[in-house]
Amino acid sequence: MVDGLLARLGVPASAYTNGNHPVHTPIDGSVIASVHLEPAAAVGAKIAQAQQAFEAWRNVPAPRRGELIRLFGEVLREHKADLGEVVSVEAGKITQEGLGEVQEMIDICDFAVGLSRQLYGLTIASERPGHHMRESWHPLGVVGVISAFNFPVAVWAWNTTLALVCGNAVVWKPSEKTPLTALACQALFEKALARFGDAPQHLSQVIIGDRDAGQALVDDPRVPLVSATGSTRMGREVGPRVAARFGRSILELGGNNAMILAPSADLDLAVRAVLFSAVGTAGQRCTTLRRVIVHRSVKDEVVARVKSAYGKVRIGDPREGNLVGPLIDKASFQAMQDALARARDEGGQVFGGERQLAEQYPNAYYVAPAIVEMPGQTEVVRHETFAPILYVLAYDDFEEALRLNNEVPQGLSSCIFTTDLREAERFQSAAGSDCGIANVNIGTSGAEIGGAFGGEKETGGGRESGSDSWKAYMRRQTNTVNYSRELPLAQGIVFD
Ligand code: UN1
Repeated sequence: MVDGLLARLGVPASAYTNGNHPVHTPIDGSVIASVHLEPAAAVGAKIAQAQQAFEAWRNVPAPRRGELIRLFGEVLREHKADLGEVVSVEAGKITQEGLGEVQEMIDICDFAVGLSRQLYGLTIASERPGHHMRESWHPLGVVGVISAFNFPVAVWAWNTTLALVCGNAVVWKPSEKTPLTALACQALFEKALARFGDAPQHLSQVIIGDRDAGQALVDDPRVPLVSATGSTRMGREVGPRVAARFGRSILELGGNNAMILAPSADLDLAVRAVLFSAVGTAGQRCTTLRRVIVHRSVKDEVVARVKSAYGKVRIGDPREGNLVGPLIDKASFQAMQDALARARDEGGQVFGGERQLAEQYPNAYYVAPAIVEMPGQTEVVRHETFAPILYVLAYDDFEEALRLNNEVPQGLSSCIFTTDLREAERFQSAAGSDCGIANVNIGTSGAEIGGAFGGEKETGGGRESGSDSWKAYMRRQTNTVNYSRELPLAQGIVFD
């Protein structure tokens, strides 16, 4: 299913045949390749190589480093269709979303190229005569990237393009569920390196390994920054381990994203936004819409319209023009069914959620997206289930809606549909949504790369991608220069 694609992308067949780790496609559950898992013991050697690469790369002027990323963006443009298809085959995304993910890589390349000429520091007024103060931004060293199956290529690119432009080297541990997309990215990056000519070897490497390999990366003191995307459970392990050795981390963990749907909302817009945000990627985005907090006066109409839209959604092979592809695996299907059972126990009324196409695909897990009307924000609603389940909660007054939005442990994305300016502004104010992303009249998912991406509370607090997220990949140095013939002390201290 992927051999021809991988060959065109430049991945040698030896990398995905005769290995010890089978790779399944969620499309029909079949084994499409087998990769070689590297032992945790191999990680140290890769980090040492990356360290050497960093020591050379940090001396290359940043705009020249940007040239490598410009070339990488060029290579990605040439291979967009093939890489997008590997994403579809390996992660089960529909064609449009597979391509969209590669587009996100291209966009962050463009962003990073511009950034390579804008790694600005401040000039600061010194309190001492004949003194000059400024801050410089320097690269950190080896950046470890741990990524999840659901954005198998874009999240790596967000991290790697910024890290490299900033002068770092990268070691990447992708999800065990999506090693082929990682091998493809590595091969494409190597094409860019060849065009660039004289970059140091081992500037960006991939580790195809299991949990132990990830842990070796997390624990290595030569890795000053670990950027990890995944579940809150994973973050609870990674965060403290990195902190224990005084490393830094960027954590992108679970979300439990809500839409407040106010009585003044444009319902056509809102229903379309619900559909894309809740059903897109089969509910497997960290920004997926998981809760609709809808005003009681429009609740029945909204639920009826969403149900009717859900009924028309085409489910099936993601490469064949359907809107919903498969869940990643059986465990994910089981977790969804468990959550629905729990929701029923907690008083929910479930619509949809059943397995689909089981006869045609006995080893793959397609589901009808589920809508669950809940009597309140019970335990199951507060928990992130990585599947297309949309909980519906009714509200009467706006303050209650805001409280419900914020009363979950996660804090990634949120939105409000309203035409009432006061509500919109209140939602985005300091006393409004407590999430890293708060949108008005746009769904919770599908964020652009230009903004900083990430969230609060159990989402981990990290920021990636746009705005000034690059600063997380650098160390700030404060520089004071005395160009006078005196030695005045700060704070007016006399020490003669
Ligand atoms: C993720 O699900 O890990 O906002 C990232 C979005 C995407 C990124 C999602 N741009 O849906």
